[in-house]
Amino acid sequence: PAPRTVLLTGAAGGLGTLMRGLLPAYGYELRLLDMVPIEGEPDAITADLADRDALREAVRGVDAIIHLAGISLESSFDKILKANIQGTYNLYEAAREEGVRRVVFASSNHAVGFTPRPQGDDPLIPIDTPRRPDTFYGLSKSFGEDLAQFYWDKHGLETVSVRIGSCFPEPTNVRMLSLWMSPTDGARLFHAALTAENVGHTVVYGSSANTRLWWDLSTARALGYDPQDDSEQYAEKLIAEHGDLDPDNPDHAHLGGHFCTNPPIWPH
Ligand code: NAI
Ligand code: 15L
Repeated sequence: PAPRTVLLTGAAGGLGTLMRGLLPAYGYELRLLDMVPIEGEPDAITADLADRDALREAVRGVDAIIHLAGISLESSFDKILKANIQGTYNLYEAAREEGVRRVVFASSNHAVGFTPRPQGDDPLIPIDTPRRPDTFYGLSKSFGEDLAQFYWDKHGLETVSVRIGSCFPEPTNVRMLSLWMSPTDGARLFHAALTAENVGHTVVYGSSANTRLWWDLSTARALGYDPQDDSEQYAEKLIAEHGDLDPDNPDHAHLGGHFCTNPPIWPH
């Protein structure tokens, strides 16, 4: 049966807020969790991923988990270790102990961020390209993918790891023309990841069907994902504002963009 009750971690964040708005239309009952309270959501669970007892209670009885909570940009190794590495482990342990069958893990393009971006006629980046994290942040996503594989092989807990490109209401720079995932396509992809059968541990790239795509969406499509959006409608305006990607600019050389050179730092 398709999962109905889904724990959404990181529900106060940007992507969590978008998904809180979009996923109920697919029939999900969402249980929300974040370390900060969520305005207008008195039933949301306020808990840190460090709190194992709270996680165990939060996952009890859910059919699946969408795991978005964590530090979403570069930070110190110690902070990343606590929130993203230890925190994701804590969540998987709680899921295993409570018999949750599936996790959808918000991985990131930054797990493979040092992969050169395709130029000209270069082929799309395949899903089995070697991981090349571009930050401690990307390294934590690489760990999360390995953790997911381990929990599948060892404990039969399924995961779809979604290497999200850039999921925001609109693309805001030229790199995002290649990586953008519209929020409505994001909801389509999470729905596919929750409902496809026998996923084991499946890794997919998460973006819309962009004209300037850099990566291969075939493993996402194999789950039933059928993206409907294309960033191309924003191309003229963004290129006029920022100029096109420059082959001589190191910020434009890799999939991870400026995370490879001068990463933005998480504020808290
Ligand atoms: P965000 O920073 O807006 O939201 C993350 C949420 O996690 C925040 O509400 C924060 O309070 C919560 N959080 C952080 N540490 C926590 C902890 N220890 N315990 C409980 N909650 C904690 O990030 P955004 O953009 O919403 O991203 C969500 C997830 O998707 C993140 O894991 C991020 O790495 C991943 N992702 C997002 C992309 C995007 O384009 N938005 C791209 C690639 C990956
Ligand atoms: C990410 O992994 C970040 O969480 C998000 O804030 C964006 O920076 C995105 O990657 C990106 O590469 O655009």
